[in-house]
Amino acid sequence: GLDSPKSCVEALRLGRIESGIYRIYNPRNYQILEVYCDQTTDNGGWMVFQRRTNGSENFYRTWAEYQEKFGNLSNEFWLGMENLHALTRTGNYELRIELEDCERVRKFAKYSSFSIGSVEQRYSLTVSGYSGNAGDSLIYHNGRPFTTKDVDNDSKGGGNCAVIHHGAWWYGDCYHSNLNGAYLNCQTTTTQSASWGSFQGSKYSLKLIEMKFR
Ligand SMILES: [Ca+2]
Repeated sequence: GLDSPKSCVEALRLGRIESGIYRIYNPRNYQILEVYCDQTTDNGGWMVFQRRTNGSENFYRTWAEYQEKFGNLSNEFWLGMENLHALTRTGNYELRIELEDCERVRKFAKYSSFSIGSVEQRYSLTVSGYSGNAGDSLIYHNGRPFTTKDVDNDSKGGGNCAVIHHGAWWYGDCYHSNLNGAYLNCQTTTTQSASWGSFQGSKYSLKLIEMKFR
């Protein structure tokens, strides 16, 4: 494992310019982690950690499930909080989020700084330095801990935002974005949708979502 690239950026530097599944060294446990590298968008080097594309995977999951990888790297998946924390714990990382609606309009939000806290910090989100054309529907979530349907770390007194909005996110009271919400193929009828408030509003279930860092 020690001779494997440590990131998609390093793989790119080694001349591996194709997007796809890569085996990288995981600082979490000194073992190999399979990841999906986007080597083409915005000069490449992006490690994708969340993708929604057709609703095939269940994202309404527990704290323990979000701690680990689930889904299929070729399709829909989540890379897991323990991996994300280990991979963003030291150094500086950018975050990029791709969003597409049902008219195939694609927008993005990019952040110049991104990291995920430890389990003791309840996997809090650190994000800043927005640029892009999707609008900034993530800064509201900066500094907030993660909440799942079974672990309520949100700032809403009367309930659990993950349960109310059918997701798992760094909820406050409750959200400006909800990208792990229900995949409803462009329906606009419910605040349980996988949505980005400043692109199509908080009820619109987006067609494509990808979250990645480098
Ligand atoms: Ca609550």
